Amino acid sequence: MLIPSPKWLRGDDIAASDITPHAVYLSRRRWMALAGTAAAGAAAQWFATPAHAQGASGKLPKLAAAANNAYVVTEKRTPYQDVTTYNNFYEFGTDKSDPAQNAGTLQTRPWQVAVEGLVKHPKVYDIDELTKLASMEERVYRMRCVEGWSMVIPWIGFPLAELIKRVEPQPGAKFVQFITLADKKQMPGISSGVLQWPYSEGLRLDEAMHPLALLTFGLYGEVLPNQNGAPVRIVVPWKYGFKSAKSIVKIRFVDKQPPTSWNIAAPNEYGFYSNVNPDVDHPRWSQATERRIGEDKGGGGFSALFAPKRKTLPFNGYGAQVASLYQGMDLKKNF
Ligand SMILES: Nc1nc2c(c(=O)[nH]1)N[C@H]1C(S)=C(S)[C@@H](COP(=O)(O)O)O[C@H]1N2
Ligand SMILES: [Mo]
Repeated sequence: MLIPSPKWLRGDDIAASDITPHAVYLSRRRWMALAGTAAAGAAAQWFATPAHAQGASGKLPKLAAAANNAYVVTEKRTPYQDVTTYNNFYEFGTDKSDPAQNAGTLQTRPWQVAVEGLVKHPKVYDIDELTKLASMEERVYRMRCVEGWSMVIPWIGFPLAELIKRVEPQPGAKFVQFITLADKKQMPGISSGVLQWPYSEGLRLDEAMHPLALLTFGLYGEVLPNQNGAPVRIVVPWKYGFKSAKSIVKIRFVDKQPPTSWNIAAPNEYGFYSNVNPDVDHPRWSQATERRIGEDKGGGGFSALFAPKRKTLPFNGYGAQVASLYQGMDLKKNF
């Protein structure tokens, strides 16, 4: 994100995202089901269907969720193939194709999330308990990366507010900090020092309580692929993607604005608020437009270069819901 890598600009990752064999996505169970029912015809049909049209991998556990139609963007969904092969997860490398290639080493069980700091009921949640805390919803959100590309993704999770209500913030709690896993043994990118680890992000308490802020466990009907932040991440759709911390291990309630990895790396480029704002340019590029990944015939890196530009919306299109959180604030100063 600091400097688009020359490789990314050349589009070298086209190969990586487009030639993944379809068979890799075919789970044994799915294969057996196909073989048992419509047999060879259906199986052949399935193989002939491009992976991005299949909607999900079929190889990850399913995650049941009821669609919450109040939070469904009707724009075309970004193909699963792009959502899961064009990623930013610097713990696994800085190229867009690195997380999909390297995140297989991430161990998502056992996994705990410590909820701590200024709360009445601090607690270390086991991931399987956390998953059952509230009912799962499917919500289709826009995701806008500060680099100038965007996606439309059907996430599965429940409002972060559900967790916050249960642990009861103390009156002094003003901010929530998200700290993610940093394990050299599982994450080859940690030794690079490109960011300060562990990855840290934060929200003001009222932002964290907003019904749009989603504690996220899955996408496209299945649990999160490792490269998308398994087993649990945050999704804050009105802010640039880097606010949506992946593979969270700590949620800490604090009285002061917490340090955030991108702000530490480049304070003049990445502020604490990071609301999607077409009127505030990044110091090195405009934020007025974006390219929607998957809107051309290619995948991943190819789309990023050749997808048509569309206008970026204030708050990523969620202004009606969230603008009131920032009343009276100068969003050019608080970028
Ligand atoms: N732990 C961690 N979380 C992270 C990042 C990261 O490098 N490490 N990258 C962020 C950025 S810049 C973006 S755009 C989104 C990308 O999420 P996606 O790959 O699921 O689309 O994850 C965010 N969360
Ligand atoms: Mo990003």
